Amino acid sequence: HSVCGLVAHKFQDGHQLPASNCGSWWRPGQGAEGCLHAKYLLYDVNPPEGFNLRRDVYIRMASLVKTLRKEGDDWVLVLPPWGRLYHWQSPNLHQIRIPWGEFFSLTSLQANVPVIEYEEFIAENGGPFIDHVLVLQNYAEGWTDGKWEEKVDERPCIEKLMYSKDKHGYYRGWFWGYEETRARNVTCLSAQGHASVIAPVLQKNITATSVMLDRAETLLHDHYAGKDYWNTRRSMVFAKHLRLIGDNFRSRHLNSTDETDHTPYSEDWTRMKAKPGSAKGGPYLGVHLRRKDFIWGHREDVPSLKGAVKKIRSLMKKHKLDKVFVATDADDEEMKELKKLLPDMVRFEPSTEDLELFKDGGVAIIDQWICAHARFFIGTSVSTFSFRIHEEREILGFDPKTTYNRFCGDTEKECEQPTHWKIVY
Ligand SMILES: Nc1nc2c(ncn2[C@@H]2O[C@H](COP(=O)(O)OP(=O)(O)O)[C@@H](O)[C@H]2O)c(=O)[nH]1
Ligand SMILES: *[C@@H]1O[C@H](CO)[C@@H](O)[C@H](O)[C@H]1NC(C)=O
Ligand SMILES: *[C@@H]1O[C@H](CO)[C@@H](O)[C@H](O)[C@H]1NC(C)=O
Ligand SMILES: *[C@@H]1O[C@H](CO)[C@@H](O)[C@H](O)[C@H]1NC(C)=O
Ligand SMILES: [Mg+2]
Repeated sequence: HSVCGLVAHKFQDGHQLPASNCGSWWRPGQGAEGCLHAKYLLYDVNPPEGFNLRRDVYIRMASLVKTLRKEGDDWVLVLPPWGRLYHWQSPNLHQIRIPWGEFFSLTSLQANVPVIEYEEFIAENGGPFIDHVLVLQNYAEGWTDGKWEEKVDERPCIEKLMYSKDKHGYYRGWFWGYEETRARNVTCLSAQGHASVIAPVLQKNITATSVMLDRAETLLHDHYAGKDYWNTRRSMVFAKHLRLIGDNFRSRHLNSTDETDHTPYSEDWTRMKAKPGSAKGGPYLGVHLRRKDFIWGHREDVPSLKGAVKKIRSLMKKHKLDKVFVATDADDEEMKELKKLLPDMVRFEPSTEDLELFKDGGVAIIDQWICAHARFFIGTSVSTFSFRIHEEREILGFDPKTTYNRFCGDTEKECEQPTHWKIVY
């Protein structure tokens, strides 16, 4: 644990947590071991949501913390441990209570907004107690007069509460698999609007030191694809060990290196500013083929495997690429069919030991990293997994024509292609 006070934290906004002199963060009575943040913002997301939408919700929460800090209080964002995700189905793997540091570079995140891991929060806070959980929800009556307005109100809970009182009067709930975590109070809040609409409530109505927003996806982006959005997105640098595995795979199986591909990467995201079009990418087609729940509903914007392979072959020919890297969540049966249709495809298939080490989340990141370095990329309609690859390629400096492409359904008529979101530096 790095309880603040033992380790100096320096944040990009100039604010620094000193190593020994705790200044205003230190509260008497909390022990001499360290200084403390004044206010902790915790959050969680609707359980069925996957990894890549959760990454999007992080951006909204980081923006909220930036707003809260403008008023002067030393708010810090507590990173919700990863786990129990529906798509993480590898057997015999214990995939809960995974800290963010296993997937992302914490120092990179911290250069954008102050963040700490949940276990650091427990240490700083002196125990697994959260003062107040606000369960976010919409308004029971919907939008009145069909008119959109931003608002927040304390309201009775609409859905059955996912928290229950124990015999000591504390609230128990999922809390990322930390069974000993308890909340002192749980109330519901109807909210409609951008993440920062609830800033005044957190600043004025709630006096608690630690506040958790559950169902945080209820709040919208403060300014989608604006400068703050991109700063936060750029700070979400993948953990170095995962990038190294991806780079190794690129060089061994795809003849792809940063030098030959013109994709130099800086460990410090604040120094990354690649010129659009400067990246060339490795000599392979990158494919993200989303299956499972995307085909069960027989959506018309998702192709059959045959249709996808036909498109892959035509793209390889058009761009004179003789290799194709495929990232997919296809089940065993579909995988067999795909291998028959596209025997020469390259895939990242981790050994049992590697899977144990990286877990399903790490393997997905490696897939994304390899797709992000392809000369040409094609993804799946409205998949946030594909969207995160678009952003990564934008950061690396690819020509948008090589990035914002998606498969069309076999019988889809108007196959609208993904939107190009340009980085604001
Ligand atoms: N390794 C790997 N996992 C994938 C791939 N596509 C989907 N998945 C898994 O399925 C999940 C999809 O959920 P999500 O991240 O919400 O993206 P979305 O549902 O496509 O918008 C991912 O987080 C991965 O766990 C893939 O190409 N490679
Ligand atoms: C916050 O406090 C103000 C002023 O006391 C009150 O009008 C408002 O309804 C409160 N909002 C919430 C969400 O509790
Ligand atoms: C819980 O929070 C609500 C809303 O802020 C407040 O009215 C109530 O008094 C709190 N309950 C306890 C036990 O602190
Ligand atoms: C790998 O790429 C380099 C140029 O980037 C090329 O000269 C070389 O022939 C390629 N090797 C193979 C095996 O394709
Ligand atoms: Mg999803």
